[in-house]
Amino acid sequence: WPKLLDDGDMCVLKEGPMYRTKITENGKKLRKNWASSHVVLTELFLLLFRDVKAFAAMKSSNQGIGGPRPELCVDLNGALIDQVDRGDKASVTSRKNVFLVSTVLGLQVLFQCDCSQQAEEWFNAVHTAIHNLPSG
Ligand code: I3S
Repeated sequence: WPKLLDDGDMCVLKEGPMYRTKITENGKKLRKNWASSHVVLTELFLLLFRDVKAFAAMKSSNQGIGGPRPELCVDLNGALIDQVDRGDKASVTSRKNVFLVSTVLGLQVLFQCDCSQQAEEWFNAVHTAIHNLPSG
């Protein structure tokens, strides 16, 4: 496994809870399954953990392979981020405050916050991280 965090968490840019669902994996459409995750933004990845405890377990673990890992690791290099408008028939969701992250390998994940300000902060943070990467 690659090292996901520097020592001392220096590269955690933002973290907190969000609702999320995969909608496409390897380019294939999936059935939505909204759930809450503890989301951790680093320079390279959006790491999704079951909850904040699972993230703490990974940070405090000295184990490599077999140790606690994120449930999902979204590669931001070359990824796209889009705001999602709800309501119209073509929309991928009826939820508000949603954005979509699409990776080069055909993974698409919707993220949603109850609070519009939080959604905007997350959108901006992920957008900036993507654009700071070589393919961004
Ligand atoms: O695109 P869909 O199928 O309307 O998405 C909804 C479904 O995933 C639904 O689950 P079921 O397929 O078990 O009915 C979820 O409960 C809804 O939240 C999904 O719609 P939203 O608009 O929340 O993304």
